[in-house]
Amino acid sequence: MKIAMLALAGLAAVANADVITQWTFNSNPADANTATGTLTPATGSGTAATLAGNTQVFNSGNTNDTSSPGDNSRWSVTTFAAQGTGSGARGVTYNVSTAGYTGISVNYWHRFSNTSNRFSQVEYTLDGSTYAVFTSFENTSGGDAWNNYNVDFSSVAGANNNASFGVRITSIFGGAGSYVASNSTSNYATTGTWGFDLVTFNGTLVPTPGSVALMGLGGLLAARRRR
Ligand SMILES: [Ca+2]
Ligand SMILES: [Ca+2]
Repeated sequence: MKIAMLALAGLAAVANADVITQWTFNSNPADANTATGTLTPATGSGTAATLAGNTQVFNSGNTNDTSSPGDNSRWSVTTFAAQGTGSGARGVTYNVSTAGYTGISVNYWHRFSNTSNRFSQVEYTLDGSTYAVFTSFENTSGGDAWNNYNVDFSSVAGANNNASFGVRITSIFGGAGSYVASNSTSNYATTGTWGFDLVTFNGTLVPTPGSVALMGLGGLLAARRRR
């Protein structure tokens, strides 16, 4: 009985969500300049890129990123499509292998400048090239505002254990068939910026048969030591 409980405790510990990959966009090594940063993840591996036509810079980051005081950057993406054109064609992609993980979710901070489009769409890919729409958001926090979004892909079986998994965040028309500025008193502009920080892919590491056997053995040994 005791041994079984110890083994279960080991399994429960493994069932907690783990960070697969996280981007902080902060320079590595730190250089005390928030206008410089990196698209190389701070944790894990993956690729971040803009869609065709967008341009990018680095600016000061979200205050929830405390990993690099004095050098906290965000990734700022601009040069969006002209009003009335190209809905869904501009934005960013994040590709992360979920090999070995289930229960995939993506959490990120998204900053909207005054003139940036308030409507974003989250899409995913299971093969690295074709994308399916998953959800969309309207930023109602105004301009120069950060929103935290958590997108739970646990209902998408194909997102699990997939070396070709990826997410795309695109700028889409609102209900009236046009982009709408984040600040209600501003006009949409192609020079508006979307900023990103602490882009984090989470998942649950699937124990391999070998590690389960080892945990069982560990529980057994712990139980024996306590006798
Ligand atoms: Ca820097
Ligand atoms: Ca940062």
